[in-house]
Amino acid sequence: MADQLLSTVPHHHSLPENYIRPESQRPRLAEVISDAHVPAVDLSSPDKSHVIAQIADACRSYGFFQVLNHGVPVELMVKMMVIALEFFRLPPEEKAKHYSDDPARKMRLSTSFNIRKETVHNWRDYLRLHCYPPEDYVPEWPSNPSSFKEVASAYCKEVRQLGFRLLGAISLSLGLEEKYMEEVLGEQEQHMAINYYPKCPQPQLTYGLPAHTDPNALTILLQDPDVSGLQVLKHDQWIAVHPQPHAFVINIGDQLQALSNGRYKSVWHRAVVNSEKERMSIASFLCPCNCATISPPEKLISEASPAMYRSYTYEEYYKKFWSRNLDDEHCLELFRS
Ligand SMILES: O=C(O)CCC(=O)C(=O)O
Repeated sequence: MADQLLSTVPHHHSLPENYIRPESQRPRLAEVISDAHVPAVDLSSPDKSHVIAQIADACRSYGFFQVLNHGVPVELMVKMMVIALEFFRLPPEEKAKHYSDDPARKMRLSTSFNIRKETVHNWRDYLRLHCYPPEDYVPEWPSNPSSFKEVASAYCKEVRQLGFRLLGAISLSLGLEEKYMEEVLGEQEQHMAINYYPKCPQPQLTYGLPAHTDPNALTILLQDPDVSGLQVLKHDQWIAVHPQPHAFVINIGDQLQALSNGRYKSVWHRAVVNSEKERMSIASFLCPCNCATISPPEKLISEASPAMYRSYTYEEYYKKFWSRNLDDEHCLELFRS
């Protein structure tokens, strides 16, 4: 029910019981590394081979990197954040029109992660949209704020182009043809999650989103420029990925880990909340076509490096992913050859 949305309540004075994680699952915020150097790649650099080498290095060691001078107009990024926040500030009755807790819906405003299934909730509301092809989905998107459809569809188009450019760079960085990933992944779907994390009275007891990997191919995340919250796991330690002005955070999804035969990592990441400021993030997911067959490229298989995963379709993977809990073991483990 729409009254479960956190964003309809102006101030939360205490954390409800059903958001409190058991002691052993809490975020232990004091142990997070706050000053690590998360790789940042300037895509406008004229030294293309250096850019490819930086991407290779980041995908191998972190599975995450930030991109700067990426070609998506800064003004559009700002507008997207503004309309996203305006959406969450709409009156409850307006938001209730879009509310659903059915994960199969192609456009829905919801809360936590999967409210029907989970026992402990997460301190997040989100608007989830299917975005491609736009003519199939944009007509159903919210028309309040009035510029929502126009801004969000322009944003999705630019982000998609950036995604394809990165898939090209990632293919080259693995020694494959530039179009390799794009061709294997087929006519890709594109989904967007607009995440709203309100101020939380007891952030040490809960999550915005608990640790998970992304089941898709590539994720392009626009972070709130003023508030940190994203953390990635490296060598068993959580590292804060602080927002950098005008940057996107890129992360390798499970399918690129499989298609790189395990050379690149789809790493665990999570969003934590805080008591001082609300936070927004906008995740764009490039998702393989359901019929795409995912199997490691011949070129990346050798005696020393045999195929790590069996061949499967994305449809099979996606079903498996959603039949489990978000923070279960890495779903790719179930597809080992
Ligand atoms: O809010 C964030 O920084 C992370 C969001 C995320 O991981 C997701 O939407 O899957």
